Amino acid sequence: MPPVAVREAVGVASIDEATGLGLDRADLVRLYRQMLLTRGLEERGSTLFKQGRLPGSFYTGRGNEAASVGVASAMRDGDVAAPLHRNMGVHIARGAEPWRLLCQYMGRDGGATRGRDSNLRSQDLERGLIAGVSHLPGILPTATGAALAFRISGQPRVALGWFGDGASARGDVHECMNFAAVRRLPIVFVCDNNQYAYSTPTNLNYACEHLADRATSYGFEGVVVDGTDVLAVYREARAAIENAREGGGPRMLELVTLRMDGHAIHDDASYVPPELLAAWRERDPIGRFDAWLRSHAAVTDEETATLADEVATAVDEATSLAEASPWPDPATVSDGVYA
Ligand SMILES: Cc1ncc(C[n+]2csc(CCOP(=O)(O)OP(=O)(O)O)c2C)c(N)n1
Repeated sequence: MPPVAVREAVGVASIDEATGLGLDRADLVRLYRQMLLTRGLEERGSTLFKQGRLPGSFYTGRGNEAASVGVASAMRDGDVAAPLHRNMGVHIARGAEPWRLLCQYMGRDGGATRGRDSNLRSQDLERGLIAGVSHLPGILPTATGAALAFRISGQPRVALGWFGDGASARGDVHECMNFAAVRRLPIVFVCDNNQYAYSTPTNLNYACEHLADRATSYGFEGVVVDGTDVLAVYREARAAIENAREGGGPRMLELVTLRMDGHAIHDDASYVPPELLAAWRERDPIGRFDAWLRSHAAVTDEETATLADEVATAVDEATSLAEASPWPDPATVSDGVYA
């Protein structure tokens, strides 16, 4: 396949265009609710950490809600995803139970790893979620392997693997992209370019204009998408996923956002210029979609207030359930552990 040019994806202009993407009004409201729930859970997690009720650390994907929810909503049952520490929205959009996600962060028995790991390293194969690992992007070869398995067994399934702008410089990313291109694997590479890798800005991270430029040099298409625009993300993710399912091989999505919190809760991100943060605050993904829904889908103040109440209740319930979940029994500490 000849390489094609990187193109900038622009927003979805009308409700008709959204309907053409297979999203009816209820679907649009669902996307909005999932973004609200993602943010609500992350805000609660940060508060619980500060109150000493959540051990370890806490990472948020603030600013990434549209990117995560938009991609995961374009997946179909049977597809698999290997999301990372900023992708709570992927778990939410795939139907993860909020209280279990909090349990995972809190080291409780109700979490996916039953207290053996933390963060979003939650395996949930029923929902097609492969647990991430700490060394980034060490899980990308696993997602690529899943795509190879789908290819060999002739199953019409697609794998998605995430990596950040920082992780994009690692060898695993290049090896996976090259292998997937050569074998035309059904995989979508999702790069969350949030402009900082811990404190390293993009100009110290890569020298090409777009990270998606790299896809063309491997022999497949790269698309740069505004990661704060949930419908543009959904449209490009859906196109990439269905292209892969139909045998068109891999595609890379570069979702451009700004990491709106520190690397994790201990980090005040004072190295990020305040004017940059202020500019991206104006492009808040939830605020943008709220405005779009009001002007294109006649969503009212009452509806958004009801949704906000529902989400607040869901977050409260998740917190209560997580705090009621027992600590793991120390006698089981080696159960399910490989070595
Ligand atoms: C192989 C490896 N090196 C270093 C780290 C330490 N580390 C954790 S997150 C991070 C920054 C990652 O930046 P990026 O890939 O852009 O993702 P982001 O955290 O910005 O979403 C680093 C250096 C790690 N987890 N794995």
